[in-house]
Amino acid sequence: MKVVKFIRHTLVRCGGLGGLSCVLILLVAMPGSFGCSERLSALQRTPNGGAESEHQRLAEVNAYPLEQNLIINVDHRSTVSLNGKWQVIIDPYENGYYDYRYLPKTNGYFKNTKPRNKSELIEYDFDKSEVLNVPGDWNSQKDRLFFYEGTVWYKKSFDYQRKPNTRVFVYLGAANYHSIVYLNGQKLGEHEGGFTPFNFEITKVVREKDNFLIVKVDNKRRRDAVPTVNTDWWNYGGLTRRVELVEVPQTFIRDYFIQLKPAQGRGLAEGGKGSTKTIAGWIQLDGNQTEQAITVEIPEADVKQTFKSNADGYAEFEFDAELQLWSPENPKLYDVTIKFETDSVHDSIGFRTIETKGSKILLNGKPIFLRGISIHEQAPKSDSRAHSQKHAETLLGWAKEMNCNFARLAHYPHNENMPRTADRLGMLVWSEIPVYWTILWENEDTLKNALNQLTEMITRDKNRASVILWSMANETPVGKARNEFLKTLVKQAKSLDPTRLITAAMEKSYKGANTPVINDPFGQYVDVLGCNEYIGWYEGLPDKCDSYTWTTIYDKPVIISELGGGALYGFHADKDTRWSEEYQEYLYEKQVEMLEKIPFLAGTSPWILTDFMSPRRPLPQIQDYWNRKGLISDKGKKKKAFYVMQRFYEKLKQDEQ
Ligand code: GCB
Repeated sequence: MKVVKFIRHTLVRCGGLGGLSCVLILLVAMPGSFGCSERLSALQRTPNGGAESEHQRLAEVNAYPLEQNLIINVDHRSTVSLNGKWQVIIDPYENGYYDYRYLPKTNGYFKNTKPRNKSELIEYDFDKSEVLNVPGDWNSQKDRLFFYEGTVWYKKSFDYQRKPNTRVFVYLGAANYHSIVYLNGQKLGEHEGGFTPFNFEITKVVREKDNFLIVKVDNKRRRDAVPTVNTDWWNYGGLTRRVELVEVPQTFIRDYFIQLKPAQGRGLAEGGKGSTKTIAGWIQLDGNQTEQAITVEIPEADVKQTFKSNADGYAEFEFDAELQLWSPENPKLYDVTIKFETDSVHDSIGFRTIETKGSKILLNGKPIFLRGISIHEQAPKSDSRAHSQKHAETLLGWAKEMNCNFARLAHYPHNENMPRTADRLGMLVWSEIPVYWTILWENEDTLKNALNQLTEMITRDKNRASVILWSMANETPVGKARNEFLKTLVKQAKSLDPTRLITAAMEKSYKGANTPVINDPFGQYVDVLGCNEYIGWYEGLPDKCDSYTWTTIYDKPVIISELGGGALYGFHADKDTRWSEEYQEYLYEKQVEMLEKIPFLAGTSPWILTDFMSPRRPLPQIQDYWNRKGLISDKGKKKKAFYVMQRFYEKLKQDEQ
């Protein structure tokens, strides 16, 4: 825990997660022991830096501020929902933001100005504008927003009675893609990235009557963004997840990490064996009364331990406990309470270890085959983005029905209901950031953005037992700049969370015509290799699977993280007819025969659980803007191939027992 300890301590000294920059700077600068501010000012003196070494480059990249002060576990806090109907103005020209010289306005729509007399010219009025539901994407709510990519202004009015000695934050579960948040005409902050939460304190701005919260949400695709302009999913825009006010005491428990203790000194490419008895972690308070006696209680395991936080509100702990370990067969969650004099927070936490040994993944010390399925955040039986508890239960329920013990949540962090439901159902999870296809690898702002999304994902979900894999990227083209970019992400992920395994979905090469080889050079930096392959769909016909002998240059577990092909539910023909259920069924049968012959295979997550919307899929009467590779249709109907996977996984399950 030494390095982790150092990182946490540094984080606190340098201002919470915003201080990650300092952490990485200090890590690379060690053993020289200069403080954050000295190092930062050194960087400021060399603005473009010349980035000679990797270390120097890393330091410079991380001189950008990262996510600050994210409150975790808002589910178990006192909240006031701002969900429901919001008034909106659709603003494709961003007229509410820029003037006619394309300069930001001081009196934009965020001021919610009303004419003061009958002569005054004001060309917008939220109160007479149309409404959209929050949470919810805008595309599925209004026909004319179906393909829309641009700015929509959202407004919610509310009264608020602040309780004595409390602080208030506005918390947004996600807004796709870029958002600027204003309360009562005052800017609170901005956020980039469509799939992770963020919050701003409003204690001093909120008033008793007639607050107006305005969010400018812009989902224009940008070449330098994460993801970039080209993906294969619908660019759902808007306030796609919950919006809440979070009420906390003056000093409160903002963040904590409670997991089984990882092995000492895990390197970049070692799956680390952890303890099954020692719980280790940290707690971060936020506020002025930072030195507190903080108690961690797990009544069912007879744990009651008290620790002192330091002047930075940071406490680290380690203690032994007799625990039933969490697993898919026994998804045991403990009620954990963290409290001190003025604040208390509950969580349901499972404890398990995850490690690798050669080509095996070990859960709680025992080899496990990941019987998985990939899932997009497409709401079941709907053309909208999923966000609710019910959506999570349906999607993961279908995966269970297929005999899965594992879900790859592609291609971005899903809403928090997914990992929480996975915790309860006993579903292992792969969680990833949208570093997808052709990111601008040499753009430092792009890297900063990816680091921030990674940080927010890990910050939110690091206490979920279900999550075993953090994935850095999907099908990114091999190259030096890409490798450097992804290595920086790996370092960040490992420094934030030394308890989980790192992966990425990569592609294969060929040694000979029928000999695929897993040899992406980035493979050396991950614990588990993900490999996407479409033999029988993009690559030949299904029979092609018969001739393949898979090889790898790494002694590491491999997950075939995608495989599959499209079928329109209800379209029946022979197995050679594309888009028929029979073609897809046959493809899966051939794939399964091939998979059974891969000696180093540790799991599979076929593409994909349900049909999902994508602008890349226009074929009339078949696709109609749906990617049809789902094993379940857009109406919730199971295709024939679903049962091929169900049978395969049933067999693997039996073999395991
Ligand atoms: C892939 C991508 C995935 C696509 C899929 C497809 O390799 O990773 O995002 O949706 O192929 O259907 O082509």
